[in-house]
Amino acid sequence: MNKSERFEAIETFKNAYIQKIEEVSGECFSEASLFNQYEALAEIIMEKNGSLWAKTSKQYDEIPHKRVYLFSIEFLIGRLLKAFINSLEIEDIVKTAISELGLDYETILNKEADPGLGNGGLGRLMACFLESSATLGLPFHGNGIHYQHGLFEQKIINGEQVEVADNWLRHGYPFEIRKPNESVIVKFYGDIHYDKIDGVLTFFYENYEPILAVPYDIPIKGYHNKTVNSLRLWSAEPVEDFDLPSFNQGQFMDAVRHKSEAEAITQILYPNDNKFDGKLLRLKQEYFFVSAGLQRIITRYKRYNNKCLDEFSNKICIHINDTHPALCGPEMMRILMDDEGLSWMDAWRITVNSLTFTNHTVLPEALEKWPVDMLKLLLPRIYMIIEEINRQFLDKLRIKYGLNESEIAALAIIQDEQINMANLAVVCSHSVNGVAALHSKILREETFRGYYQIFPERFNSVTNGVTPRRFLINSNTGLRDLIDASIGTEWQSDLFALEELMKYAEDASFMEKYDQIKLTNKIHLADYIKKHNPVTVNPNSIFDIQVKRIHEYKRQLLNALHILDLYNHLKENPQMEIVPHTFIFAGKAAPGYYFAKEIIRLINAIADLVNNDASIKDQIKVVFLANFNVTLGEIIYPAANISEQISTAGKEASGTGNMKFMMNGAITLGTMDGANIEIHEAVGDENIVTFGLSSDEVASFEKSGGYRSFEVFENNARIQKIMQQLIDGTFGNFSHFQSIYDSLLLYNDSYFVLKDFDSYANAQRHINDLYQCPDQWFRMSLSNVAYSGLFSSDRAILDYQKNIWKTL
Ligand code: GL9
Repeated sequence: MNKSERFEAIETFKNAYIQKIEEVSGECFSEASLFNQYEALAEIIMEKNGSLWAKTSKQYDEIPHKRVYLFSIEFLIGRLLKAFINSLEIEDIVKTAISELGLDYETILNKEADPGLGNGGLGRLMACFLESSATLGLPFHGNGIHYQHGLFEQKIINGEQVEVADNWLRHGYPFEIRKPNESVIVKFYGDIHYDKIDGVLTFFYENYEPILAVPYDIPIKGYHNKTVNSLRLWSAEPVEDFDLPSFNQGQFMDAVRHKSEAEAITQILYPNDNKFDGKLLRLKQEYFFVSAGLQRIITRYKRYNNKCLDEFSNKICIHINDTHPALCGPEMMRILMDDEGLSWMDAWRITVNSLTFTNHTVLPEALEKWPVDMLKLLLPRIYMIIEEINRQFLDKLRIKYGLNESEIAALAIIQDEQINMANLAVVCSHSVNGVAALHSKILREETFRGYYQIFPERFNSVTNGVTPRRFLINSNTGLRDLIDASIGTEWQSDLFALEELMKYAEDASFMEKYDQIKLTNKIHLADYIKKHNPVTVNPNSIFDIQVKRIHEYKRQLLNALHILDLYNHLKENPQMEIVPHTFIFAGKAAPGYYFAKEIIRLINAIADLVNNDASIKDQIKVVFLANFNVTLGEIIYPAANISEQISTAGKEASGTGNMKFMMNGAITLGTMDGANIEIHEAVGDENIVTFGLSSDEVASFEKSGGYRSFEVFENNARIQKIMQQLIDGTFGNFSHFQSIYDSLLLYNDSYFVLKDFDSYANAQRHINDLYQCPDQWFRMSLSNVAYSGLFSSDRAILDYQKNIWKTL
């Protein structure tokens, strides 16, 4: 675009924007509120998306390509406005126009709600996959739930987590389109009758409760291209708003009760991380979006394929993201047999050939197991089908594979009057994969060992990835511009091209610019901290950051106890000097997870102690930032020097925060767990700091009933001191941390916090030394950016295409 074209474009945008502001507000431009400014900008952008969206659908219909539908109970998409503007390549125009109108671009963008439709990594991964698919121009779409309330907002009051409901739709959401015409009915409860009609067993489903599923579509825009895909989220509504007979009989409350009961299904996201919560409402949610999504997909498919379903599995792939959508198997069987009249055999072939499944955790407490009675009552027809799938599968194990009864019992879908959803998903899919190399190995050798023996060809592995557009290009613009200026822009769509950056590893002027960008990002975060917490942090200190859900296995406790130990060191050695450190934490605890909430309280207690102790001369500061979400992550990742990835080895399936930090040049301080292992391999031993037990060591301790934490305690005076401090009144107002003390000593420290303590403290000291050699630190940091290509979700999508969805 030349100068006069640019001028022209800015003027045109200004006029359109002024007009739109007046249209949405009914006020003069100068009188309109900040929210009106946001609404108007969102609307202009949605108009641009809309026409590309329509064109994309048309193209997909004209040139058939296998479609993939990602079924997930969570999609953590983050804010969209900035991402849309950048992907449309109009940021410069929009920003300049807005500033020339005397308005503030960033402030306007900040009016957008951050839809919290996910808990963490699993939901965010799906959002990254959708973004990459659109950027690669592929017809892959999302299917999930339109939660009225997303994940709670976290406040910290007196050091404790307090949950506030997240009413993200309060002011409306400009990026969704309600499509009432595409609504479907989802049926719950009721009775099944069957009869032989013309010799064919036919099922009749009666007295069920119908719920209306209404789709809301959100555009997923590809970066710098014209592709717009869809994220379809289903909302539950009553089939009729009002029960007229009840009303006429004077039962006014009854007349509206069924409305709120229907709407309850999509009212709230369950706030659990890696934990199964067997509530009936959750089961309703799972079936609701599975049934609605599949019904629509099959209807649409028939419309474009002369009503014939033979080729369905060659043209459609339904991806089951963790076990929450595992009812896809039996629901697809139901639709194909009961609605479409296919035989069991044909329906089964199409079902298995269409479904693929990703497992996201090996923690036993996350395993979904639904009581048979609950399923029978809520979904009687689905239960019958599961029983039959199970029966046929066990027969096959007996006859075809010759397994004995105990081997068979381990692989059954129905076990102890419960439906094992992971087993159901494996049996109904033709591919099963883990999300990092170690995790996939554990699936093959432990979790799904028996299945791997009979179906080795079903097992795959795809290491997770994250989108560099959201987590580098749009959020670390300083680094983006430096990279563009140094190696061109090709890396934005091929992250492997970042390797070229290594030619600057010895370049002093590049290093100076690079370091300045990190400092600017740290100042930005320091400003945010100052606004939200009663502490001022030094941007020249090491920013050592752990942000993720609070969970015992993620071991925020190890980090916190080490800070306490470091503090003790400084107190005991007043002459000692360390590189100033700012330890930053953020993350939500599940509301019912008492121990995780105690960890938050402990971190804040340590922060209170350390930050207010003048005698340690600001050498350490501790910050817990409230309400971690995608938007806050975008400020945090670019500002990090150290990325804490310290889970007990074998427990973190992959982790994706590790990749976001790496891309922004943070050095991983981590255990050999999840994708940390692949990060280690990609950057080389000299550009990462690892510590702790290996997953094999952890597993072997676990097999022999754990290690003896008391022995570690007895032989380590420093550990004795910090343990004592948990219960001796050190934290004054925050009182005691007896449950933490007990879990580490009395209950044998299931997550090996004390066992790994020394190794972690040594790793921390090593990092401290490295940071004091600026040239070396720069090389380490740059290597992390340069070798992050493997961790782009573009690569992950290509792997899925090649090995799992077979769409290449
Ligand atoms: C998770 C794993 O714990 C992570 O290690 C993994 O990176 C992601 C994505 O594959 O999936 N599984 C899981 O249940 N959660 C994960 O983050 N939890 C949440 O999403 C809250």
